[in-house]
Amino acid sequence: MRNGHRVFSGIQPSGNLHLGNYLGALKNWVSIQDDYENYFCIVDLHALTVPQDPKVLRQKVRELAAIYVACGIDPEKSVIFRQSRVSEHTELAWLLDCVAKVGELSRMTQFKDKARKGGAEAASVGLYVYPVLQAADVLLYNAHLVPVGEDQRQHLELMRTLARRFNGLYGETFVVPEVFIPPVGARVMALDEPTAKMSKSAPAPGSYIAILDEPDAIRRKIRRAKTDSGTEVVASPEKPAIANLLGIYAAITGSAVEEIERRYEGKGYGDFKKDLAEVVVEGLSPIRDRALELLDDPRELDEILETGAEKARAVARPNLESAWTRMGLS
Ligand code: ATP
Ligand code: LTN
Repeated sequence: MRNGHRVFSGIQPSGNLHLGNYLGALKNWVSIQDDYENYFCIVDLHALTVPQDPKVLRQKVRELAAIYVACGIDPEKSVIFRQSRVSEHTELAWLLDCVAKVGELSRMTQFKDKARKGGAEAASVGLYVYPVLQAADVLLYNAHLVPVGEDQRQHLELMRTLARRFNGLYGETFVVPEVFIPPVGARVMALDEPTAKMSKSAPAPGSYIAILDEPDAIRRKIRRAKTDSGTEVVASPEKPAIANLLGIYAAITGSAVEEIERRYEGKGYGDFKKDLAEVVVEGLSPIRDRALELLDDPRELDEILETGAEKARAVARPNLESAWTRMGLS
């Protein structure tokens, strides 16, 4: 049943979509799809904040659209579209750039982390204003709810600050959105380094399980995943690697971590990893198969994106125009 409220979320078409993106974001989008009016965006402009190969980017947009649909996002129920095709996103972003402060953007940890990698002076200005474009994405639709993984908490807090500040300066214009972070699966860690988050831009393929990985690749990666000293399958702070694997198991199956721990009492890491691999293969295989099928007919995907952009524009345009009016631009 729809409650008249809107959901907005997005993923960048960069790198390979992984289990963290699925458990932290996509799976939850699907689970709330029937309760809201949904806008699921392929945020291609955000991907440009770090260098992209144009040919690869073009392909990744289709791949992401295929994965959205294969995961269960129904284009009849949810609007699926590309950010760059709805120019109101960048137009509102400029208005919000003039409301955001250098101090608050400088405190964004994602900017600091990504900028550090290539040298802060060399980071693109786009990377710096990335969270403002993200705020524009959501505020443009007056979305109430934003389902994301844990790493987006700070960006969502800034988004709420910008909405409140704009409303305070120019009068009630934007809905102040709520963040929705799932209780499990919100922060899946890298398989080779359980203190770092599983990431699309990670150079080592062994660190992440891609949604499009073949079943044998998934089994191999889980077999080689780092474990902790000891043998007991328990999620404790001293066992970050096993805790991460237990979290993955719990998020996919919907079982509680304690229940899984009980099931593996007296057994070792080997048994647990073998079963986990099958749980992950079972969860991802149907998605992979469906995505590959959809990629065989890119015209259908292009059509979904085109229709989605039209629907998105119909909501975005009047909301942008209200912001113009409030600011004295019309
Ligand atoms: P990159 O590491 O290249 O910045 P990413 O893997 O973080 O990319 P995004 O497109 O930035 O991918 O994120 C898409 C969605 O997936 C967001 O909602 C984000 O919070 C979620 N997400 C990303 N990584 C994880 C993770 N390791 N665990 C849980 N959720 C995640
Ligand atoms: N920055 C987000 C992707 C993103 C997003 C959004 C998420 C761009 N615009 C709007 C939610 C709502 C990320 O996950 N890295």
